[in-house]
Parts: sequence; structure tokens; C-alpha cells
Amino acid sequence: MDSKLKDHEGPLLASIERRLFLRRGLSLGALSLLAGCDLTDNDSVQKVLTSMSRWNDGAQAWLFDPKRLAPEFPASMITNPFPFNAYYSEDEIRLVDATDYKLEISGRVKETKAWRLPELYALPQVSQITRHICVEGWSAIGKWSGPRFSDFLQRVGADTTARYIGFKCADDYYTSIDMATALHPQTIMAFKYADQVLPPKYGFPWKLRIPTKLGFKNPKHVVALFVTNENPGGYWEDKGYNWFSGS
Ligand SMILES: Nc1nc2c(c(=O)[nH]1)N[C@H]1C(S)=C(S)[C@@H](COP(=O)(O)O)O[C@H]1N2
Ligand SMILES: [Mo]
Repeated sequence: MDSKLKDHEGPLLASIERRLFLRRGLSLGALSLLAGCDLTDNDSVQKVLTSMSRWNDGAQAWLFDPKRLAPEFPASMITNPFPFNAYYSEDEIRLVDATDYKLEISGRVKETKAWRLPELYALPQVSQITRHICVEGWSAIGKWSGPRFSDFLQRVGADTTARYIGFKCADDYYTSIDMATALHPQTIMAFKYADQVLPPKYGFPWKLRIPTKLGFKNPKHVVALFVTNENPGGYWEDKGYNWFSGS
């Protein structure tokens, strides 16, 4: 079955399988039997992958412990220089204008007023030194600072019983996360990298920093967010990357 997986799906599914097997005695092999499919052609492989990927989102959310913290590191372990990554190269980095910037809020929230940067900067901030892990096979440790996303959600009167938060970015990137991750204490609106205003390459004016999720679930240059019960998908998620992609 592995030989038919796309490059990026192999290791990810393998690690999910390992986790499910260790914790719940399940395996992808058992799942394909349950799905009643002999996986002899690409079409059926694709169908099972799609259904497993959906099943895994639910299973992973169920396994996710909202109180378990991602490891934090001493300043001496920070990766220098911290890598840049996006679906385009460094010479195409989006430049967001600070004075024009507005963060749009919509969906299941009481206050849909847009936020300007000075208002956002006035929120109480926390810092973290955590590891960013990219599915492309690299990881790096960095320091980010900004308000807890849960504080912000509370201020805008978000319906925290809703299932998802969707994000739209200045560069056409988009992604979405589950509510438990949105409310996790280490999920922050990062306005700073290494104690300086977040530079354009790392997502000015802010990125959602989520150390419990893979890099592609950490949207940079966020310009709009919405609270919803419909899964909004994402740029890589819609191309087949596992939606939950977290621990
Ligand atoms: N807006 C936007 N956010 C994005 C991306 C992107 O292309 N555009 N790429 C994602 C991926 S795959 C990674 S690994 C990280 C890279 O963040 P960095 O440049 O701070 O290392 O941003 C994520 N968020
Ligand atoms: Mo990534």
C-alpha cells in the first residue's frame, strides 16, 4: 500500500498509524479491512485514503489532550537563522502595509468589528521558545511573542462551542484549526519574532503560532478569521495533507 502513497502522505500516515496502534490497538491495515477494500487499483487506494484521512481527523481530535503542552526550550537552542518557508520563494514575500492593515472577524462571534494593529498590539502578550516542524522534513526552534489566541477569542465573543476557526492570509494561503487547538494556552497571535516586530518573511503583521501543530497549520499574514461549524479546509489540506496534523 505504501508504494502507492504520494510522497508527503507516507511518513505522515505511518506516524498516525503508529500512534493509533500504540494507543488504541488499531492499524491502517485493519482499517482497510473494515473498509472492505482490497486496494488493488489506485482509485480504491485513493478512496480509502480519503476516508481514512477524515476518520483520522476525528480520531486525532479525540486523542488530542487540550492541556498537554508542547516542549519549550532555552534561548541557547534557538535556530539561527530561522528558515523561511512558503508556497512561493523568498523574493515573492507579501508586504502588508501596517497603516492599512485590518483584521476581519466573522462567523459565530458577537463582535465583528475589524481590528487595527495598534489595538492588537495593546493586548497582553506572552512569549514562547518552541519547535516548528515542517512536513517537508525540517524543524527549527524560535521565539515568538503575542497574545494568547484564547484571550482574543474571548474578547470578540467567539462561540467556543463551534468546531473550527478558518484563516485567510494576504498571500492567498488559507488554513483552519479545531476549537480545542484554538483555545490551547500555547496557541498565540505572534506579533514578534526574537523580540522584534515580526518581519515580512515570517508573516507580518502576525502569524498564528501553534506549537502543537505542523508548520503548514500556522498561517502567516493573517487578514481574516471566522468561526464556523463547517470545516474550511486549507491550502495544503485540500491537496491531501492530513487536516489535523497535530499532537
Ligand atoms: N500565509 C502563509 N502562511 C504559511 C505558509 C504560506 O505559504 N503562506 N506556509 C506554511 C508552511 S508550509 C510553513 S513550514 C510555515 C513557515 O513559516 P516560517 O517562514 O516562519 O518558517 O508557514 C506556514 N504558513
Ligand atoms: Mo511547512
